[in-house]
Amino acid sequence: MATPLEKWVEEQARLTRPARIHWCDGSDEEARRIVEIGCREEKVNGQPVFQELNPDAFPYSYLHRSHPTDVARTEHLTFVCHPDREEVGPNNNWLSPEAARSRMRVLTDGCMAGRTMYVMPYLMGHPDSPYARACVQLTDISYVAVSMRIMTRMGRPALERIGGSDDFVKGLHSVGDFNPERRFIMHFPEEHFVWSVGSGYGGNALLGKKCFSLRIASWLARSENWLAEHMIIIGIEDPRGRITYVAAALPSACGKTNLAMLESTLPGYRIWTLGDDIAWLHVGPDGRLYALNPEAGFFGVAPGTSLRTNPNMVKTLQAGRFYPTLFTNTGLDVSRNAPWWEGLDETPNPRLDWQGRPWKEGAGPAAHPNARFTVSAQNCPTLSPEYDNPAGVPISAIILGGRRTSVAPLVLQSRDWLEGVCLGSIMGSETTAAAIHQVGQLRRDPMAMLPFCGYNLGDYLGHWLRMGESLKEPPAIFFVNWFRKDGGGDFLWPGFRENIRVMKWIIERTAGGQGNGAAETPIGLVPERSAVNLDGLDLAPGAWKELTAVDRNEWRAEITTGREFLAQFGDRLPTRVREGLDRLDRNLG
Ligand code: SAT
Ligand code: MN
Repeated sequence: MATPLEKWVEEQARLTRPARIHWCDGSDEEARRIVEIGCREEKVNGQPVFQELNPDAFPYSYLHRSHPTDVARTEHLTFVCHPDREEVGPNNNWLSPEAARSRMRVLTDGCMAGRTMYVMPYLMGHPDSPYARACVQLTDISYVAVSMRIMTRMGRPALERIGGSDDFVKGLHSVGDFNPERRFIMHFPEEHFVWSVGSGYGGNALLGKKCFSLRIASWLARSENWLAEHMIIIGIEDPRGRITYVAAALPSACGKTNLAMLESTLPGYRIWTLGDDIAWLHVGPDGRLYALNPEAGFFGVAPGTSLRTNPNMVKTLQAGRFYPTLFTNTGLDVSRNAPWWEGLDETPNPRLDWQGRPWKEGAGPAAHPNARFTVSAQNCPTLSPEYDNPAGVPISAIILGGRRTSVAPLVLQSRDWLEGVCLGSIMGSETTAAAIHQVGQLRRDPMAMLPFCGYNLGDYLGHWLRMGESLKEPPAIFFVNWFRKDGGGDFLWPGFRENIRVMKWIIERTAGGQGNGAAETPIGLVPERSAVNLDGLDLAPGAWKELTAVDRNEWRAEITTGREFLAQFGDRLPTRVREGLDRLDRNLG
């Protein structure tokens, strides 16, 4: 008797008609065989899927050049398909499940002809964790098959968890013909199913990542009383050896990976990495909030990564422990056969751009601004020993943030959970190259979840408020902004490794240091100068004042535009958020 899993795979194969079906075991050996196929047989846009890089510079590493139109998430082609449009909310593109199905059936009919269908059973979360979920993704390209091995726990434990049941998250993926006109990422939350065609790019194609662990998981989390968030998880060790765990949400390409692996410039402080993109947060038996990272690897932005900005990421990329590491759409330093990107801080050598064309000075960036690496967490020298803890780690602070050239202070602490949720609901960030849209536009991105919350964002804010009530003592909520600039357009704060100074203040605030070190503003607390260690920093005169300034007029305007953004959620916006914003507005005078 066929199991529900076998039946489902058969059904998908009848639709997509692959030449062969390969059931993945997630082994090292298998990954090597699939990479070999990507190097020798498969092509994207006329070029091999993988090209081996110099193992002396980057062991086990391969360069992948994507189809030129397939370089970032495509939010306008991403849909949530549910019978009730209101449930999905204006924050998502909507289609009825029937309409989506018929559109996708046409696009996937025979789409795997002549190709291999990879069947990938995987877990999001540790096999011993009660919070882990079993999933199966199908794909027809080596790049995605190998990426999923890096990013998830693939193989036997997932099959064991599924057994003869129908209880697994389903993902059908095909790169189709890479035509953006025939590219869609469809989510069916009621069926725990994601159907994606036409793109091989991370968030569009690695369906365990944003599609399941955020969009579908947010539906599960709402009904099961937990949170699926776009957050890093780190432990901050102080000189006494005490570790405080925090979770931080920042939009894509705003420095999450750098913060997750930060190498401290303050003696005695150290960061332990648990996750760089996604956190699942549950109420523990003691009433505290516990976080775990469902992923097994990092899919990070390459440009700007260097020994100066993120030495631990460079070490991770060069560790050569887990096979393989992938570089996507970086440039290539031909003389060393090594990946190259802007900000690598190495002398430019003759190189090719991200499409493999000769690159010339002044011809624009060699690496695509959203060039990425895909690397196992096992390679990370700062990986926390708690990373595999099936229960997760207790969270003392939640950090929310964005990329703001003005208005938002370096760091601000909300006075309570409600105020934090209210400010989080209108938080803004300037857009980046991580999604296809105009870069540098300010957009409201509540909790950095605008592109990832799978249901009505008004309801989502209500869920946050309920979560606060489920916790014995909700974590303190902070806001950070590393990107404020002065009148001349220069960054006021050095950022990167120096951000440890802000993190130190944050953990001191959570450890009973409530009485001192902070000054009241109408919207929350900012650090006093004396409370932050600025030794050895070369801040411009007046910079600290500007960094911590909360301008009443700017913030009144901020709340006004925030309210305008929230108006689209109508009655779904919790009254308490509406009233909380009114109160903040009144505080501003
Ligand atoms: O492409 S991903 O969604 O995985 C990365 C990101 O944009 O956060
Ligand atoms: Mn992300």
